Amino acid sequence: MGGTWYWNRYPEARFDSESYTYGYLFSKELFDDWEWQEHFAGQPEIERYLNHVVDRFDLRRHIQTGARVTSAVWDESSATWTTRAADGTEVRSQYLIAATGVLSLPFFPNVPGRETFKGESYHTGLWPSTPVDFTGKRVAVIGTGSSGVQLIPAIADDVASLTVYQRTPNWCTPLNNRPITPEEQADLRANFESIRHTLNTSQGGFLHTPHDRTAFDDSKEQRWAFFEKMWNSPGFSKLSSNYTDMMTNVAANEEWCEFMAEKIRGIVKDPETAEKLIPDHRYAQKRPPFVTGYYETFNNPKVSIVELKKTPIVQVTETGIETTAGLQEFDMIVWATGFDFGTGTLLRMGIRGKGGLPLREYWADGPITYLGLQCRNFPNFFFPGGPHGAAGNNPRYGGDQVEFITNAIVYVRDHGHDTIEVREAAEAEWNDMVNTTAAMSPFSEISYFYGTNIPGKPVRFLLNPAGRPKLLEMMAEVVANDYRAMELSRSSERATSTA
Ligand code: N01
Repeated sequence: MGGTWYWNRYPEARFDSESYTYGYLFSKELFDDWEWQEHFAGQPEIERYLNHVVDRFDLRRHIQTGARVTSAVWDESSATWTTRAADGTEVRSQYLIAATGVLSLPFFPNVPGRETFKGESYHTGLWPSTPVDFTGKRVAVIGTGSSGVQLIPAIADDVASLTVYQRTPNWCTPLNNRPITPEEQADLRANFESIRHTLNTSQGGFLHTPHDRTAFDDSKEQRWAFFEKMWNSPGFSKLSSNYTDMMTNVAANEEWCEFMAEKIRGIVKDPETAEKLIPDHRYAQKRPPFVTGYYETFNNPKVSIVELKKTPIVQVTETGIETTAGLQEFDMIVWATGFDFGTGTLLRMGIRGKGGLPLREYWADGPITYLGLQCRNFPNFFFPGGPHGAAGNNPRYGGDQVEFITNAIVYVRDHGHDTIEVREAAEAEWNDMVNTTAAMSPFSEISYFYGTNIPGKPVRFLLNPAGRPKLLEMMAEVVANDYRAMELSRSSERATSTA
């Protein structure tokens, strides 16, 4: 159980959204009976929580694990999907809902010789459930995104040596995690309804209070005092509570970066190493990670960095990694090289819609969606948490989509229909919105949010750039207009029109 939170079980994998803002909100009883131990829970606690949810609502009997879907095909005459899994399972259903996630297909770069390595080899996103022992080993970590920078400090004390292969440094700021005190537990319980209200109506699905000033409303001294406050604030508040123009005003963003660069220089004792760790892009052009003791790790003499932009990897050999600077031998290589975001999994399940149209073909130039949860030519198929949906704290917008889908299915049933498919005009309107407002997002094409980390993938913005309020507004509009954005039909009508 747990999906992403099952597979990403590398040391120190943990939330960077507050635990109580990330968990389910549909049941006050569930909220009450699960006491998160930390503001940012670690993977073991998250996995326990998800198992608890499954048992509390008696869901286990509905779930079949280990069933890798190999095809899902729409049959127009019976208005059903037939889904097949590699274990031979075949299911016919009226609806197909792929809750397969945006970050669920681990990506291994196509480095020559990768599979010839004779030591231990892991991907952070496919971490084994049996213990991995780092003690006394020469370990290489490739990748310094959110996964790499969580793992690196966690293993540095145990290893004989740790070599970090860094292509692009990231702006890492402290997560500022701590245990939830008994008083805070009591407050959480007492304020469930107002917490839920804030989470359900806020821009990014966080409890953080937005700031009320732009950067240059303040003097430089006030700004740096505020940046210090941001540095010491929890997780994503560096984005959601920062100056209101932080993501739109280049000068403001650059000064925040200057502040963070000074922090890095203050923590990392070796000046050359510090410079290697300072990014040259603006804050949030790539999704920023949140860390505990990351920069401090580079003061450990066992830890070193290889800058891949200066000395790229030539090949992996049986014994190690060869860059243009030579071969270094290892006992273990950890690939923290990310995921095929947004569309990766959906395009690998053999999904075929009307007339046998493969989803791969319909999305050959990038995803085309409506509300990031449905697309034309694929009736009765929904993908909550898919491309074009994401805006902030994942479970919150994913929850919005799940509620929308549930209501849509009930509407279809209650009005005597059996299929639902988005109309061309509605789909076009949503896609135009995504493509024309993508530039409003702070994320740039150097981010995997554009798919640029995957060779050959179309470069398209894969999030919902207008944010959650727009998603909620458009969903409410669909309901208020009696689902006019959708084509609803009955099989009896289809049979008549075909005849
Ligand atoms: O993946 P990434 P991730 N040679 O794509 C490098 C969520 N998450 O697993 O930046 C060498 O961010 C790549 O380099 P570059 C979160 O949403 C959340 O770390 O492309 N290096 C980069 O450094 C996060 O954003 C948490 O130049 C190569 C790294 O690999 C998302 O998952 C924790 C390479 C990949 O970074 C993905 O994070 C962890 C190559 N050929 C993850 N190819 C929480 O805290 C890629 N890289 C909740």
